[in-house]
Amino acid sequence: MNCANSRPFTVLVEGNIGSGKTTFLEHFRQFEDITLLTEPVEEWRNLKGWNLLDLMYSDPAKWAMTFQAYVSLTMLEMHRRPTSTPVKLMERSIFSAKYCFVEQMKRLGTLHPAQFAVLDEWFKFINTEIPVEADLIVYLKTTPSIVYDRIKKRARSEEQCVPLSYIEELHKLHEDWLINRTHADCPAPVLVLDADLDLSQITEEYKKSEHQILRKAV
Ligand code: TTP
Ligand code: MG
Repeated sequence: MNCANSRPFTVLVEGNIGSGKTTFLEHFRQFEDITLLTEPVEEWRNLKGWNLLDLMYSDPAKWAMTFQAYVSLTMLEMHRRPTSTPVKLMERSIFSAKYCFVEQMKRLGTLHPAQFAVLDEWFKFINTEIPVEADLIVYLKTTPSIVYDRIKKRARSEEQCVPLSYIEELHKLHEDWLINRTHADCPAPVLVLDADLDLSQITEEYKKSEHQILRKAV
């Protein structure tokens, strides 16, 4: 049961690959009474020893469906995970998995229309039958060429083959969802931050969101 009084103020942190979602969450580690749910990507890299992220990038036509099915499950688990703190910050959500990545894979033809239809039905079922609540979305807005350089620099081995065009299309899908609102469904108000700034300046930008995020914690 979800009791309105006990539900934490839930913040979804969104933005392109390499936009600094994990860094943003780490910024909030200094505060008490916040649950940080970071890096589902580590689960995707090791499911019973299998690296699903690597399989997906190595042979997308074969593995995209499996990968996105597992992403949806791990996201749902994070959305539903009970927390004892009044504030909960999550890296990504079931929504960006669907509106950005699954959409991208459908457009590229990596997901067969029949596979897309199955994921779509799962998403609709979850969205209507299972409470997935959010109070705020922090959108770490970036320029594709900047995050592309960051991805190259951080050198997560699975991502080395990702072309700039993939990042550009993902950027458009984030913009369509969070700024242009092309889907009827945006689960919470959106706070946009400039995430192009480099590490020396980004703390000041992150601080702009503290008031909105922490007000429920004090
Ligand atoms: P992100 O979820 O964007 O996480 P990140 O850690 O790269 O972001 P940040 O630097 O801002 O902290 O992506 C992780 C990897 O998973 C990336 O290679 C894209 C991939 N991915 C999918 O292919 N499908 C999905 O549905 C999601 C959510 C990610
Ligand atoms: Mg991350």
